[in-house]
Amino acid sequence: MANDSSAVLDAISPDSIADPFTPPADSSLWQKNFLLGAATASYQIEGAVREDGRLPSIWDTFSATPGKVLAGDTGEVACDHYHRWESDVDLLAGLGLEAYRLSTAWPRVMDEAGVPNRKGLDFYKRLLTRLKEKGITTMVTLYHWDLPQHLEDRGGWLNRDTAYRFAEYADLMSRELTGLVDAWATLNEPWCSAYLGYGNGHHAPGRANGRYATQAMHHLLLAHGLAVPILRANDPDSQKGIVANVGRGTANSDSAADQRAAHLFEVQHNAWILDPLLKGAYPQDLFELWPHTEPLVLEGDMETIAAPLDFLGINYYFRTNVESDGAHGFTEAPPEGVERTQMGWEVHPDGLRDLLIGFHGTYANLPPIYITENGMASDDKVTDGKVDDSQRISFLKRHLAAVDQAIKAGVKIRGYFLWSLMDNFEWAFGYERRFGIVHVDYGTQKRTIKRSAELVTKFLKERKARG
Ligand code: IFM
Repeated sequence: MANDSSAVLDAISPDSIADPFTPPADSSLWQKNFLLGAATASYQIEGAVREDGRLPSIWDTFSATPGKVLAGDTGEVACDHYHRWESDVDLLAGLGLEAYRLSTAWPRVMDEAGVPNRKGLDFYKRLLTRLKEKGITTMVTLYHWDLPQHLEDRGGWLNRDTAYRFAEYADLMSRELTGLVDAWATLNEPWCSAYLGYGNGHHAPGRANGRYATQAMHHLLLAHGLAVPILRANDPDSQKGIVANVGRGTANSDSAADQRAAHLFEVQHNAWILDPLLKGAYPQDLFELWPHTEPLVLEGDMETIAAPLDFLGINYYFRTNVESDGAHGFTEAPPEGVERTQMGWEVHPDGLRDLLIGFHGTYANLPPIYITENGMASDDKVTDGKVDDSQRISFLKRHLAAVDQAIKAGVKIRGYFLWSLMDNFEWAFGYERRFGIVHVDYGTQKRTIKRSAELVTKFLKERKARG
């Protein structure tokens, strides 16, 4: 590696580098119980897709389909984390990160008949045991989009049975990994699984029908609700939650039509998931936006879905400015001259603050929040062994300031996970978009610590020194 990760903490002295990152003295981030960590996901980093009995996932199939992923990239090798996990854990620990959010790959740990795959389970046991030995708090997401292909062949998330198969998978994992996981997240971003996977087909499995999206969402949320009591019974000392990506929608004008458009945008992105989880009902406005798409809901489903949560994970990246489409919906009205990332996403930290404060006001039973993902992609290059990702440093500082503002406004926020620990397979955008605080050279698998990571490390070191 360009930097000796185990020596990173020692090598970065508080005075050695000019610091555009460290939060102001009155920031809540200085409180030691505010966790600062990084996140990844199985398909995006592991590779080894055919090793040790792993079965194909929908992302193997989708990425092997011409035209679905930029440059024809696949997760076949990714960051080769399946083989490099030990040095990757050293890297994480060397950076002084306090928490790590990872996901387990369902097709790695069970076969079609539900028989456990010992080799796959052992991989996660070794990984989580090492993380515990290093004193790192662990959050495990059970489903970060890599559905076993054999389940998709039976209808995937359109088939209610997939929710029951997920409950079996949650049962296996929480029996096998009990004591190694501090927090379980059932699903990552059901909005993406349902809408991008079944609504517009931009993600695996690539199906495109509005009615499919709402039914897939219902089965995803049902899977979550079925899993929560199982996780509680098998691993009582851990926290249980779910991770939602949320979107800030702002109105292009003060007109009632544009205000309504912004409201509908947030219904479609946020209330579609949060209302069933926290109010036990789908928002009726959703079906005004998408007429005739009500999912089939069986008696008792909504109570199952609304199982009490210990935490809610929030992933936030950008805001969307919208206006009325002249009918019942909204259309994007992208502002000119605003800062954007390599994804083209607008940098808008206030959106995160406003959403957090809004959820706090809307949901009386809002559980404590972790920001489970926040970060940005940039076209980072290694020059003389260094990566100067100055836009990311500024992005992180501003978003952490937004989190601090929300905390000061009364929102209970317990921690923040950077997306991502390292550059990785960015789904339909393949390897072109780099979200990591560690650079990955995909030709050599060399990891290079970016300047953003150095500054996060420096802050954590200072915070630790203050005691
Ligand atoms: O890379 C993804 C991640 O898998 C889920 N949340 C958004 C990230 C950036 O697009």
